[in-house]
Amino acid sequence: MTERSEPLTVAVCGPVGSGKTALVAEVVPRLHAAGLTVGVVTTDVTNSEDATALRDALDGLVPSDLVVGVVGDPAPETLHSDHLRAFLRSNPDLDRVLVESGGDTTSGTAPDVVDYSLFVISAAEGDDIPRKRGPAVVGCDLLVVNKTDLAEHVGANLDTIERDARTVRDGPFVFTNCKTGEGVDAVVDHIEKAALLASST
Ligand SMILES: Nc1nc2c(ncn2[C@@H]2O[C@H](COP(=O)(O)OP(=O)(O)OP(=O)(O)O)[C@@H](O)[C@H]2O)c(=O)[nH]1
Ligand SMILES: [Mg+2]
Repeated sequence: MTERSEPLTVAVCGPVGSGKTALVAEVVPRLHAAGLTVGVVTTDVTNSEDATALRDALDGLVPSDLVVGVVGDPAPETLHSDHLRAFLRSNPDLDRVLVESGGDTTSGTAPDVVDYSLFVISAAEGDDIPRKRGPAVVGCDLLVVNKTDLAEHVGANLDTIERDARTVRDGPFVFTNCKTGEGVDAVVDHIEKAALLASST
């Protein structure tokens, strides 16, 4: 396969606490193990705590200067595009760049600078999120339903989530448990499929 010359950029969006940082911490080692170089950009209005946590989690896999926390820009829709563009300009040889950004189900979809968008929701927040047809739930490239281990504790039915996700989406969805890594390989497979597609166009 001919690898394309610029990094594939992957947005990791979703509501507060759904598990975006935990997912990035699980995905990056898998990409690294596949021989790919990875950068990470986290974005937050008030702090760069996620970048700090990811620098620790990815120590030895990703050089600390390739985990960047952008603070201060407002709307998740813009996904701090200027900062991301600058990061890409400075690191054009990376294979993948993951960009974590918050955003509720009405926003957080990928802007033009992002090639592939994940939207992470938590099964611990109930089983009616897909049914409500939030634009990002419907329109993201890959819906990630995380915290499957907690569903039973809040009375959330994973079959209901699966049925509704199938109904409201044309695209794929994956169930994950970022505490055990269950389902994360499937997320990586989808990212790599997108990379393959991007490299052939
Ligand atoms: N039980 C369980 N806990 C999880 C899972 N994924 C993440 N968590 C925990 O949920 C909490 C929030 O996870 P984060 O990854 O920080 O969530 P986030 O979406 O990045 O949160 P913000 O960046 O603040 O919006 C942390 O305590 C994680 O350890 C999971 O699959 N199962
Ligand atoms: Mg986070």
